Amino acid sequence: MANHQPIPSVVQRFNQLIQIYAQDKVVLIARFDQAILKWSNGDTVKYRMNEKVNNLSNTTSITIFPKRKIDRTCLMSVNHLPIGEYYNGQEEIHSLVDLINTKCQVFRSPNGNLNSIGMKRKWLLENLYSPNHHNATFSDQIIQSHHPLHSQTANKTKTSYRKCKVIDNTTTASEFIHSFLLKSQPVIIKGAIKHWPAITKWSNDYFKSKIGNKRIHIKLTEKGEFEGCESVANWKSKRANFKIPEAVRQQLQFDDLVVVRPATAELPFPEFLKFVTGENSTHQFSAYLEYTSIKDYMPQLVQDVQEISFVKDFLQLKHLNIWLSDGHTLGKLHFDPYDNFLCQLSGKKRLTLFDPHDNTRLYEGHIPEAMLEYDWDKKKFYRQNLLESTSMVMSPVDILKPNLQRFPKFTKAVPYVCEISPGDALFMPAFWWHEVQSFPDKKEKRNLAVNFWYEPFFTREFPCPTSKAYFKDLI
Ligand SMILES: O=C(O)CCC(=O)C(=O)O
Repeated sequence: MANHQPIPSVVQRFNQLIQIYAQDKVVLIARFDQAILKWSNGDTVKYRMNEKVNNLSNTTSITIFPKRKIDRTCLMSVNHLPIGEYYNGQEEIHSLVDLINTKCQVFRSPNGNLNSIGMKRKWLLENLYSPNHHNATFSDQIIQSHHPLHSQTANKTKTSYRKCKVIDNTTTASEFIHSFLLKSQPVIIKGAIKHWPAITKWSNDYFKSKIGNKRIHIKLTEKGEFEGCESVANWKSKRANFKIPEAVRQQLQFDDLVVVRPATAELPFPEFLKFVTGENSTHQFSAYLEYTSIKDYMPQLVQDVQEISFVKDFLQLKHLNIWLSDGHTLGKLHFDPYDNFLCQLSGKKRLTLFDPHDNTRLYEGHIPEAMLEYDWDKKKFYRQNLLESTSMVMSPVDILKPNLQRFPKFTKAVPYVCEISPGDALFMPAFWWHEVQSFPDKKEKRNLAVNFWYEPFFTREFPCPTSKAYFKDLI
């Protein structure tokens, strides 16, 4: 904010505002008549004024430069100049403070203290869950000793791993919200969905009777690994027309890697089910009906599931997805910008989680993408097409065989292992990294889950390892 050639009352306002915003580094208060505007680091403020300048007098007006989003500048440099807006500088101090709070996304009262929103925000952000990084890092737990992620059965997880907390349905909504949601801490809710009709109704036969011959969109990979990274040298076509913004291209840390997207196929549901259960073994691929909207593709099934009561009236539901496979899939390490309830119906899932404090240790950033193709006649996968896009949510680190020379910071990352069985739900806050190993139900020969993706309570910019959590509405 800057004010022009001052008259006494504006000088007073000016001095008051300096005091009020003394602790907010994002708010710079300066006077136009005192030489050039400078940021607190001494750099000259470069700006331009809104061309639609109104007729406020220069001696009584103030100029506000609204806050620009700074988080994303670690990838996208903001190269346009801030635009100043004129306001009446003789307003009551309350009104000026409200205006500056809104324009600059700060939370002060006229006495210089944080206002009530600012206090709540500070308290919540200071109390976010954070593991103690001195204990149980990845190197302590995996590299130097046993490696449970390699085990092929769900029950062999060694006890020395950090595990997710477990609660049950006796927990109240208020306890859940205060102890987990507002702290951004994952937790397993044992037996959370055991009362769902889906638990008893959703057999393979029931699916066939309800879904019929409807064609569904599925994903295929060679050996059950979904969306890992590999060398771009494995791919045939080059990236001649890769038209991503220069700012992103310059900051691609790993342009020798690609995120491998699975091949896609459309099949009548019963055909897909035969691949899941092994009734059709003429192809060696792994077929996955993953993050598919139940409402859009199988609306007749929606009534068999229910939102978790803890958050039903608190969070806004964005997506309800089904996940159905043969139970031998591995979803590689990534995060999603949603608060997630992953609800297990058959088979088990073992998730390795890392919290967002590990973003730099997991090398968050843009990674170019490529997509497998499957030739149904030759029964072969092809690595042909590099895509002209980047993934922003995948880690380049393969946590099962990490290249520590290339990714040395990974040794300090702290994994949590969480296992869910039929009837359980895992609350995974937005931006927690997760790698998901599925295991089949022996009888039904499948793994079945649904998940609810909610508008996140805490959000952040990505990919940007240094971006901090904030609240969407309050910023
Ligand atoms: O179950 C899986 O394979 C992946 C689940 C997942 O990534 C999610 O729920 O966000």
